[in-house]
Amino acid sequence: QIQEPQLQGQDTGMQCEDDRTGIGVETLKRAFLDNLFYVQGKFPALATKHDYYMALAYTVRDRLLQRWVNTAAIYTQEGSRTVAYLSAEFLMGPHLGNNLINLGIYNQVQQAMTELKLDLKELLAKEEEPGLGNGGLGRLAACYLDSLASLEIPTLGYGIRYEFGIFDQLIRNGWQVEKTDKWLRYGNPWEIARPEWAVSVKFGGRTEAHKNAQGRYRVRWIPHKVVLGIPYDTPILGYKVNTANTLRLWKAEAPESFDFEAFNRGNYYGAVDQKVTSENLTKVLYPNDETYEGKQLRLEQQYFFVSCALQDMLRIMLRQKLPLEQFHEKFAVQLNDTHPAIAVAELMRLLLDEHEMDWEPAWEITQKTFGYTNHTLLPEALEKWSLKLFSSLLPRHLEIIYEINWRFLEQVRHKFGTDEGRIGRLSLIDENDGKFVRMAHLACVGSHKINGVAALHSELLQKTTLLDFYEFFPEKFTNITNGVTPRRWIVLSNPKLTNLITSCIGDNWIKHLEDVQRIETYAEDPGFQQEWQQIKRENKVNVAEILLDRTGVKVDPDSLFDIQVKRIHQYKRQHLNILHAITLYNQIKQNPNLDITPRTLIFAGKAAPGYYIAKLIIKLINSVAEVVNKDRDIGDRLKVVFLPDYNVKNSQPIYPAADLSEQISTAGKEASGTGNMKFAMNGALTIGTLDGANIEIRNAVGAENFFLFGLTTEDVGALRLTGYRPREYYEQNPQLKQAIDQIASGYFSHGDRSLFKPLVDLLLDKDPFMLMADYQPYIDCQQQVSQTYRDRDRWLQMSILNTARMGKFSSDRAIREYCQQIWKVQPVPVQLAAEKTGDG
Ligand code: B1H
Repeated sequence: QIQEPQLQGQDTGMQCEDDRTGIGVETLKRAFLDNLFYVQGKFPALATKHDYYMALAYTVRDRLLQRWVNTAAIYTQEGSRTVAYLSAEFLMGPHLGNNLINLGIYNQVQQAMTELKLDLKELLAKEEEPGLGNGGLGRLAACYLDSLASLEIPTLGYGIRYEFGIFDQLIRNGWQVEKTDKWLRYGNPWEIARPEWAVSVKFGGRTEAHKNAQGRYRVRWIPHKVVLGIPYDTPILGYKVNTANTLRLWKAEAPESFDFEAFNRGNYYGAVDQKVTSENLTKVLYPNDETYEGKQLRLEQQYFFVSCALQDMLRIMLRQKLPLEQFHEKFAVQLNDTHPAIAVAELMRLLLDEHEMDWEPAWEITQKTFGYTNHTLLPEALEKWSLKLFSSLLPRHLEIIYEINWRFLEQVRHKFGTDEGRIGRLSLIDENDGKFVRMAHLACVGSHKINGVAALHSELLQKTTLLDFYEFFPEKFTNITNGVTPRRWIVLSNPKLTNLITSCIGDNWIKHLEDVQRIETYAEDPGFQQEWQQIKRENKVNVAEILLDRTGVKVDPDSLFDIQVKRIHQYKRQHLNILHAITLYNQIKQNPNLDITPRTLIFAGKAAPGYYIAKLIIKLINSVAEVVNKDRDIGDRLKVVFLPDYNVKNSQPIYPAADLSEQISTAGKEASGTGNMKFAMNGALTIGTLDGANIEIRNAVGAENFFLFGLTTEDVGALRLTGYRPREYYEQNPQLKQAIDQIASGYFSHGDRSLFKPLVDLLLDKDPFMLMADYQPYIDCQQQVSQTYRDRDRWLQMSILNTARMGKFSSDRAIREYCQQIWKVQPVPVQLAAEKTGDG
């Protein structure tokens, strides 16, 4: 019998300043130098900045591990109900700074580094961020993990350990160039591999019937290939709690390094080939945000991580000696969009084929287990897999999906009679134009709750995309408006604002963002306003330095910082923003003495490598920037800058430096948006349409503190129906005509008239996102913005009220709603062993 190891420090009484857990400045310095020597193998004299970063990362990791191990022990002991968040993307951002905040040791560590003549900021900058996501959807998953841990909810995040995350973006001659993201190049101090919990995942082949020991027919799947899934765990520490949950990401490996038979036949390359093919599975993140590509490798990735996750949950149940009938009581599994929706069929397969359960109980467990979050209404993002591909890769799952569909459509007939139109619309199989498996339908049928991510989005889901499902089971539908974590997006990103708020109202707001309300009483206080303005200015100076460093463009920190940072998409309308830039430029050119509010327009964001128009929009922004920025008539009154390689790390200084946040999507297209929340929390005012969470933000901060313009979702629908003629707006509006004509004539492209022709033609002939209709209202609204900015006191008051009233948009609120409405989970507080025994 092996004895359980004693938790360190339990009976020594010395854990407080233990070199691996202590948080005093002296202890931190000692531990840091120790790690530099024993982990990095360096003396300070030879150490690089990166060595110092690694030494600090390990010093912090030691302090996490104690909490992580304790958390796991308590969850295991208590068999706690656990959230499993399944997501193809987790856009975590750098870990070090966030862990310092959540451990509550930022200041001590800063002091320790200073005493060692090092600059904490420089070390933080050395971290290569894990860019395992495209944009909002992946970043939402990361914010939710932070809130789940902070609220002490037992959670496992399950996803894919892509060897290459989202590409790095370079700008060459104004065009986007993609570079592979080698984030693992120098090692990853935040993860621990757990090869002992590897699982096998099958692909392809065929199925056959066989009789089991009880003489009953079961199905057996004889695969064509098997891939190993190796879990890599990263601790996710909550804010000032002992809870450290786990993000478990799976890497694909070949079951054996060699096919020995092939090797013995002298086919060395053939033998290595299998290994290479297997490992391709988790090589690279698909860089499409909201456009679906029917690629086999993508379906393989989805099935791979889902199967790994569900097998892992079954292993945990076995270890905790829980019967499989209690699967849905042990785990609440959330599907982050349809990317993991194959989980519905996979759980059925595991219960039916591998654990010999009958259909009815297995189906009941499955439906009670899953919840499904929809993140988009864009038709091009809805996943459907051709039957040909699906059956060749997942033959057993297709059989199960047919059975689910058959039983479901029987119920539909029972409720609505034989309405073949309705049945065709509800079917899990699309037979309109070729045959496809509809993943959103599988997710709806296999889940007990379906939610959208903002009030408008959930309403539109029920009225349009999922209308037939809503009519069939209305009780499944709900809304949970997105939120973002104030720890990363205020405390870490904007330390000066954090100190000011805390000096006025204490620090409770960091855990309960509704409390930030209390700064409202200072909204008109001249002293407070003065400090508020000073902080915004310092944050703008910081960004001005970054812009100068990365783009060579010098901007005036006293100008209005007007910022649009997000993925480049037609529906997000970066090109509408550029039409405004051109309009301002023309106004100044026509009237060189024009007294306008000086502005700096800042753009950043990546375009999917295959999205031609999005890449052309980047080129247009840079082309306009080139002309505007070097025009001496313009001077400091207008600057346009494109900041390359937008990612979590680069975004952190941006939100605190914004005066104006651009949230200008065509109404009805942006499901929620989350950047809109990060800006407003940091005191930016929003110019925006009635879309996604903008509507709720405007309701919260007050209509008088929000710059609204543009068509509503209803207007958009009505205009389409009556026949939208974009060219008429162009012909009837001289300012608009001038701007478009300049783009077309080569004014911004050294006379090249062909360069932007595809974009111009699209806008004048089709304009699918109605820029022409929204142009003048947008320009007028921007004029309002400029006017208001000149009234310093009014602007400051509006800015303060924005921050004060953003409490609702904390991801803590969102997660509380998920816990109550969907997951039915309770917090499980974690005490450190030392605290429990009372000698800490
Ligand atoms: C969102 C996606 C998305 N919605 C497919 N859908 C992807 C779809 O790789 N793919 O195949 C990747 C991403 N992402 C975003 O989710 C919405 O556009 C935002 O409005 C929303 O705020 C965010 C989080 O809910």
